[in-house]
Amino acid sequence: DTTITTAHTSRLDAYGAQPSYDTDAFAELVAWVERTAALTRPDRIHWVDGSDGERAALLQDMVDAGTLIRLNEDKRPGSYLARSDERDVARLESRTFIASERPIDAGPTNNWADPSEMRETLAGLFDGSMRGRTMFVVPFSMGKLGGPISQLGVQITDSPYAVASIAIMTRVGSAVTELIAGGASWVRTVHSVGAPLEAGEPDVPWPSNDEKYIVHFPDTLEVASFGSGYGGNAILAKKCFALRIASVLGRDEGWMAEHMLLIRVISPEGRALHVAAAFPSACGKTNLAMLRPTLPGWTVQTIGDDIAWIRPGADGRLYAINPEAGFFGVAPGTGPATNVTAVDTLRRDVLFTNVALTDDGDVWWEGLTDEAPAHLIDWRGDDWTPDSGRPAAHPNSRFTVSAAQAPSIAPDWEEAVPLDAILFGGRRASNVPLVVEAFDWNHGVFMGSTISSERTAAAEGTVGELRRDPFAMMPFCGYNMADYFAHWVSMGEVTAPPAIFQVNWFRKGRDGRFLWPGFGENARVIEWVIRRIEGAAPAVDSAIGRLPVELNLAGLDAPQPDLDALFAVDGDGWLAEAELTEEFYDTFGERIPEELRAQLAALRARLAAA
Ligand code: GTP
Ligand code: SPV
Ligand code: MN
Repeated sequence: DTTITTAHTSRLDAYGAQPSYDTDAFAELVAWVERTAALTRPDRIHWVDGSDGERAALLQDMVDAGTLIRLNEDKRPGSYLARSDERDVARLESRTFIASERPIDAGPTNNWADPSEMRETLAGLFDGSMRGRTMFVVPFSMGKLGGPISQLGVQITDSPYAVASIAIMTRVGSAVTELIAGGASWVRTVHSVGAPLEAGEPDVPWPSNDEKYIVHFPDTLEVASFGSGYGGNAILAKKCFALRIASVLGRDEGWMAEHMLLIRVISPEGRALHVAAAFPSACGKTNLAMLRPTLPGWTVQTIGDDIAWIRPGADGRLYAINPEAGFFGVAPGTGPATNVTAVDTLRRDVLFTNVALTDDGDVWWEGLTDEAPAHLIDWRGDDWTPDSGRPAAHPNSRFTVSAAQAPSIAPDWEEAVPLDAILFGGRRASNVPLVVEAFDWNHGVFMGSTISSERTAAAEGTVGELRRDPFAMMPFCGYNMADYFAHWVSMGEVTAPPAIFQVNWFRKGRDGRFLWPGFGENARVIEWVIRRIEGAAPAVDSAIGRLPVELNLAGLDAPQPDLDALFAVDGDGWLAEAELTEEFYDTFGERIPEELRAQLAALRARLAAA
């Protein structure tokens, strides 16, 4: 029996009636919702229709519940601040599982779980987990509604914060339900914060559970997430669906789901080229996606900042879309000098999480202004002054905002674009030059497979520690990464694959400072990339790839960057890297594609000859 009792009233009550369609496909959706409700036992069910009135009611309910603080309407109209539980501030890779039938399909880089055992564990956790709460049914589309590359899903969740976030990050509501009722395929995702309320028990602003699970069932295209309300753990359309599940769909159907930003670069001659770039979490995707070039005549338009879905087109090129509809961006470090486009994007209608609150009801984070305000309420809700000796905003504090709001957004950002270049990058204090071009596709795939990067605050772990993050997909590949490398090799069989480059904005000098000014000045690297594709810039072959003969530094403020240090190729350092790459490949055994073993051997031979 799935009768729902309405325990309390909310402003949402005027919305969210169950839609009705007379199709088997819709009956299947309703049956799944009812089964989930029978297990989790919410007080009420709300079907998200995506209307403005619904959104306003949802936000007001969260303000009443203490989950959101409404910001000063004159300074930051339509904007809110959420403070999470301090144990729930980032993705949890150690609690993320791939429950494939066979362990080998998860591979050595994922936590594998036996699907039937995991289903039993989850059934225990979800049993009654939504008691006292509202269960939301959120139909969403990744990619524009009905688009040729788009995919549909439904997230069931008991977190109104997740609902508000999904409504910004994807396209939600009745139009999606209608497509599902019409027979379109969709992915099932279930999320609970795992904090049932007994009758009369007061709620907390950020309910969560110490026990956390983020589980993917690639064989049945399902996701279940328990215990966390934060980011990639709770907005299941994002990392769980659009990367982990979608990467499996891509493997099976001949396309790719990648952790990449997507931009259009327009040269002074008015030519438009498209560049995708894979950098690990908190390594500069949003910043490059919103690049405001310091070079006169160049323009960058934003298409996406975190995820790209890529498919071969009939003309033998690779075409990409941004499947998302919003940005879930890192706040710290975002300021007028680094990313003025983001600052302009955030003027209104933003959901902030774990940033600091100013005395006049606005937000602040490290890097927003050079000088911190004299007094703030920090991300934990405590008084803060500049001499407090701790950050006011959490290092992984974030903004959630609609993509359409970015002044740099491409007018046709929801359409697929042909890729001219792919960049791979990471945070590397040493060894990796500012930019290096791959000799060909397979050499580029080899580069992608060898990416290491220093850990950031975007997930749990020690910040700064170097770790492998091939293709920036280590935490997001839903299957065996050796098979994923092979899939990349095979995608290069199109007639006109994009050129591949490795970049590194984060190389440091002996004094421990970044050698490259970064941000808007990265346009100088982009210029070289574009000129290479046009055949207009010379390069010199090195053991690790093609290096610029010249980089345009015109108009760069003093001090001039040390180009020798930025482009130095240390043979011993690279031989040591090759050693570590072999060890890494060996963790996959025989599954590493022979093309990549051959690339490793060729790199060693070039290093020995240099
Ligand atoms: P996720 O949303 O976690 O996937 O992160 P992201 O890859 O989009 O990273 P983002 O652009 O938000 O940048 C993360 C941090 O790196 C911010 O603090 C930025 O200020 C900093 N950053 C970005 N680009 C550069 C750069 O060119 N140079 C330097 N030094 N720092 C940068
Ligand atoms: C990342 O960590 O790569 C993010 C943030 O983009 S989250 O959505 O939490 O994964
Ligand atoms: Mn990301």
